[in-house]
Amino acid sequence: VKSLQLFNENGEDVDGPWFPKVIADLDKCHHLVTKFEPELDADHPGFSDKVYRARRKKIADAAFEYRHGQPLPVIEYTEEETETWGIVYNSLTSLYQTHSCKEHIEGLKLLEKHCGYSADEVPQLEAVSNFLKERTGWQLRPVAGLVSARDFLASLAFRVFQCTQYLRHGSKPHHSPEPDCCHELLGHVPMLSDPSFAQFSQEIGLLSLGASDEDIEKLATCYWFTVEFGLCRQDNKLKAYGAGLLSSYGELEYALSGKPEIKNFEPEVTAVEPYDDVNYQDVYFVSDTFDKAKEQLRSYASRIQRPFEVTYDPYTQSVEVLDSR
Ligand code: NLE
Ligand code: FE2
Repeated sequence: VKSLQLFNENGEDVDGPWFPKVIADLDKCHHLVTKFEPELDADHPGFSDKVYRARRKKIADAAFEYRHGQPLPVIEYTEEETETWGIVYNSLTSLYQTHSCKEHIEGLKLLEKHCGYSADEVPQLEAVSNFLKERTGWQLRPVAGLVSARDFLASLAFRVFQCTQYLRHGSKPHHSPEPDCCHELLGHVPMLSDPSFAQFSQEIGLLSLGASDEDIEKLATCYWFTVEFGLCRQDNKLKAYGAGLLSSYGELEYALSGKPEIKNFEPEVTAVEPYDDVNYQDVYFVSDTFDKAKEQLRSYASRIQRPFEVTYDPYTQSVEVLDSR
């Protein structure tokens, strides 16, 4: 195995898609998918709300200007935003005991204890990021909206989670088609404070680096039906571990109501299942246990073909690329 020069000095790909090599390269990994923006989508609840749109733009600009190593932007949330957060927080926490997996419940408990999570205040990313760093070595960086699958997955390789900082529109607290800070802070962050899930998430990121567009699409679909909308069994009951469910009161309740179709998670099949990114899902995938879901996705991702191997060096926060041809 020898070191491989995949890119020229300007970082241009000479042999397959570019990917970040050092953590600061994530400054180039924030391409957005502008699907549900209040500016563009007439169905967005903030479409005709000028104040909301201006607020979103301000928070988005801070994220665009952010560079690796800077302190995370501090957002002074308005009274209205704090109220929306409180509604989301209280409604969701009333469901978690019966609806969410143990790892999530445990993570949220830690965040309430060590990070000041409560219904009264939107947590600041900086404090949450510092908590995660100590707990599992993860850190957060701000992002302006929904990131492309390739960029999002790539950041996971460095134990970096790209987080939005704006709030969903107050008129629709119980479901949002796009990520917002309720989704990140209540759905993803508690899971990332679980050491085993933290490890697993980074592995998926590493396996995505330099993959073909087609493989990224399949991996992102599997990610969607597991990390975002996955169900598992614990103590013989169906529980949610997907962050998209754990941040939506409406969909969390719906997913476990017995109404939607539930299929066994089989990565090959799930990878090509069409999904709904606007409304509730038509189908959810369940694994026998949470550990099994991780194992299935991990082994699926490891079958992605690449002419090289990637290892992560935590001391330099960089990846080493080795030719395996
Ligand atoms: N539907 C989720 C929520 O309401 O929080 C967001 C999903 C983002 C992929
Ligand atoms: Fe998400």
